[in-house]
Amino acid sequence: MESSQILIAGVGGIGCSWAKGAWSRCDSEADILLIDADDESFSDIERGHVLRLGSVVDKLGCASLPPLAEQRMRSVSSVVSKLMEPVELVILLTGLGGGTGTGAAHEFARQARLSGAIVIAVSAMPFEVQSTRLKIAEDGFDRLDKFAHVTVRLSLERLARQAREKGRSWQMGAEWVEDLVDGLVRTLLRMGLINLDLMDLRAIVEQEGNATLLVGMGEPEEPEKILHSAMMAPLAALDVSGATGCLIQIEGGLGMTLSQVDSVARLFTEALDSDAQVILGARVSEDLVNTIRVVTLLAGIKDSNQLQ
Ligand SMILES: Nc1nc2c(ncn2[C@@H]2O[C@H](COP(=O)(O)OP(=O)(O)OP(=O)(O)O)[C@@H](O)[C@H]2O)c(=O)[nH]1
Ligand SMILES: [Mg+2]
Repeated sequence: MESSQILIAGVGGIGCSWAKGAWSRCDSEADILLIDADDESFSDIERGHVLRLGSVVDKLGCASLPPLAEQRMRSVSSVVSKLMEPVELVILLTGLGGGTGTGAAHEFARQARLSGAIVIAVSAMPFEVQSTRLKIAEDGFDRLDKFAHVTVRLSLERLARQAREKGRSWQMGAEWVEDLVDGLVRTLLRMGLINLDLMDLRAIVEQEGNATLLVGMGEPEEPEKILHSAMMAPLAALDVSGATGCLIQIEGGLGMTLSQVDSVARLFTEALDSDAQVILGARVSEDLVNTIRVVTLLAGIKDSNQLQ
């Protein structure tokens, strides 16, 4: 795959800020598109694509009005279809519950899919105390889920709790999103390198049922801890046992051995369906010292496995 074939797209305020963070880690491997009604989101970016959904009248976003954002997103569909020409995969990042992300993300996913791209969406759900926003977000999630091949549900609640435990502000959760996007981009580029067909990825994301992404890190000698850290992700809880498709990327430092790769892969795929389709990738990264990072995309998870 070439860099112009993978697009990291941020929709709305949080989505754009996460997209910029993630892209800064892999800007030669992917392209970026920022979509927002609020010009603030574009202030600190020098390259990349920008889609402005605002108007002169209301400079500040879509004021919690998803239908307005949706309508504006629809009006730029010809620009989107041009931009999508080289794109094979979209990694869409958004925060639901406000106006722009909730209204525009699913419409953008629809347009991207129409142009033939695979769409993997990561969407943050609002804090539970924000009940009105939560309701808006749930509707937005259902719509987004209809068009995206994979829709990962990220909980701001969990993100905030974990950040607090580390003594950081909740926005620091972006680091988790960055790891995830960076890992995914590298996995897919690698798929291109070893000439695995993109159809393999399609076969996995198009499996019936839910899908999710996990990212875990730890020392090579302790694969159980790596799995545990992946399971602690700020995702809405989902029981992944019985998943029927899995793409797993294992990245480690110069000293990583094949048997370490094997034991991590074995552990991560143990709970899957016995006939599950598994695509495994492994690579060495000089910046990882005595650390293994695992990024997993699991699909074909049954609906009844939603724990919350
Ligand atoms: N508590 C808290 N929640 C936030 C904050 N920023 C964003 N959120 C949550 O994230 C969701 C999406 O926020 P944004 O990405 O800023 O919204 P947007 O898509 O730009 O929507 P509009 O600005 O209304 O057009 C909101 O519903 C909030 O639940 C924040 O600073 N504090
Ligand atoms: Mg906004």
